[in-house]
Amino acid sequence: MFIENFKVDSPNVRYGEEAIEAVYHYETTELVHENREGDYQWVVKPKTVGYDFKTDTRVPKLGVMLVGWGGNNGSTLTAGVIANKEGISWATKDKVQQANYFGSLTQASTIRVGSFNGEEIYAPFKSLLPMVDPNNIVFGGWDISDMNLADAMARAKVLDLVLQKQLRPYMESMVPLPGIFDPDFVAANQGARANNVIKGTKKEQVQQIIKDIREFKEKTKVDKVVVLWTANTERYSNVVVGLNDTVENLMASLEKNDAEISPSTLYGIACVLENVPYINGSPQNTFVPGLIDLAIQRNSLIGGDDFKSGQTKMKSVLVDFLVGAGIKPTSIVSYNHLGNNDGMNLSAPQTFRSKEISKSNVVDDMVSSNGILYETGEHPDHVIVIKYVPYVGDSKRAMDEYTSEIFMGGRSTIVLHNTCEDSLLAAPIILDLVLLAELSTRIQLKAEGEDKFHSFHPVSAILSYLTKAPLVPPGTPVVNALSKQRAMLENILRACVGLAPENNMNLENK
Ligand code: NAI
Ligand code: DG6
Repeated sequence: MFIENFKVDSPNVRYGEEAIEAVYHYETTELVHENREGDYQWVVKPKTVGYDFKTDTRVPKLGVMLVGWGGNNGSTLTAGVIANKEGISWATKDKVQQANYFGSLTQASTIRVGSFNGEEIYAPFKSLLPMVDPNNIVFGGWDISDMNLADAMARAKVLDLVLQKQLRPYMESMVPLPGIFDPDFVAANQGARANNVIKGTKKEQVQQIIKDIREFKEKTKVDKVVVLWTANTERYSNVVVGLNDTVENLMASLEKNDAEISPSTLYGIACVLENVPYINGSPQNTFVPGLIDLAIQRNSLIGGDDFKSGQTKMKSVLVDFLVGAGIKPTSIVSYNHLGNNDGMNLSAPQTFRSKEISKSNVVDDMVSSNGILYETGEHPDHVIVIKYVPYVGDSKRAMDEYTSEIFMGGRSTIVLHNTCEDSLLAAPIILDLVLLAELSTRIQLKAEGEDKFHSFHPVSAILSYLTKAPLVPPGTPVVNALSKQRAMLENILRACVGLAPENNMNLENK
């Protein structure tokens, strides 16, 4: 059964005028390694840590500034939100289609809240805590192409023409601000669309981005802004001692106009200095150590990297299932071909390499979780191929072959083929990233022994579900398995309203 919303009734939870306060008992374990002879060297001690959570329930008017606003993802997301807000429907060859938010975890998925008369009861994910309604987001942003969003939507060739016609009046007046462009970081084939660029030194470019954010805030009267990079994939920038390894060195390199600071890092510096959350939806190493440290110093949220939309999402489910079932994946080969501008940009070796890295590392945690199947340091062969095929446009083809060793030396090969518009997968993920980033800035917590509430670590690991290469606080584990990432996010939000983690034990029925 489905219910729209619910309220928690517990002595541990208080719904106030401006905040929900919850007392929470975190059940965890402490491991002790004992250097002794005998059966066991490891001792596991269950422990409970008390936490207080405080969530500000005043939902702000949110502005979202996209870097790469006029791209396929940017224009598709903007169009989709307008279509939802305006309640637009359109005739397709199959039916009259209503605008929806399918593919968004926050808007279109549910959580189990309990059972009632023997029936499982589910509520919308978004009913866990007060979140921004996507229909109320004000969009803006930058693009190195000055095309207005209506024309950009047509250029993207993602949405049905009948729908585009209805959306055009809303989008014609939306024109991206000039962006920071550096041809050295993207494929040479991108130069042709760069007619809307910020001039000046890198420091002046950062200052311009800060000015843009302030002016956008002022003009739209939004309370908060989140900035998200959905621009071209860049090549990796070199991480070099003295260049970008510390805050001081990064800022000194900015003063010196050092060529190796990428545009995506420059937007990041501007956002962190302005204390505006900044999320990277592409695979490159935007978050060089100096920028991560700057974000930590200024307690400004950063998140990334690379939207986990289709093939990789499936991989982080399938490999988790195989390894979790005691089956040993030994070879994973992933082909894609696509024909949009992203595909064209990825046809250069340096930008492809960024994508190859983020697509390749996604099974590491699952492989290292099973020392029965894999020796230390052993990995499946894992190959990523991406080809640019203009004819298929945004409709990406993804083909995967998983070969595994099964019982008694047997082999099992699974082959998948997915055809899907890439931007229709990415747009709802962008939405979730900005909504959850905004929500997480309203949550404060305090562990027992701490005297003051504080926010989550500025390197936002709770966004992991949405990214291929989750950025996590230095020294903390990366989790790629999709079900674990979802459970982490859901259970943290449940904790904020004093609910126990979803443990699927269903003891009441046993
Ligand atoms: P796109 O090429 O259509 O859009 C990128 C936009 O960014 C273009 O309009 C371009 O003019 C603009 N741009 C490039 N450099 C810029 C800069 N420095 N400042 C401002 N604007 C700039 O690409 P699409 O399909 O929208 O994808 C965007 C990014 O998202 C790519 O890096 C892609 O790899 C990444 N991504 C996409 C996924 C998907 O499913 N669509 C999934 C994972 C990542
Ligand atoms: C081809 O790989 C283009 C890429 O931008 C991907 O479409 C994107 O990274 C999505 O990848 P995945 O593996 O999450 O479907």
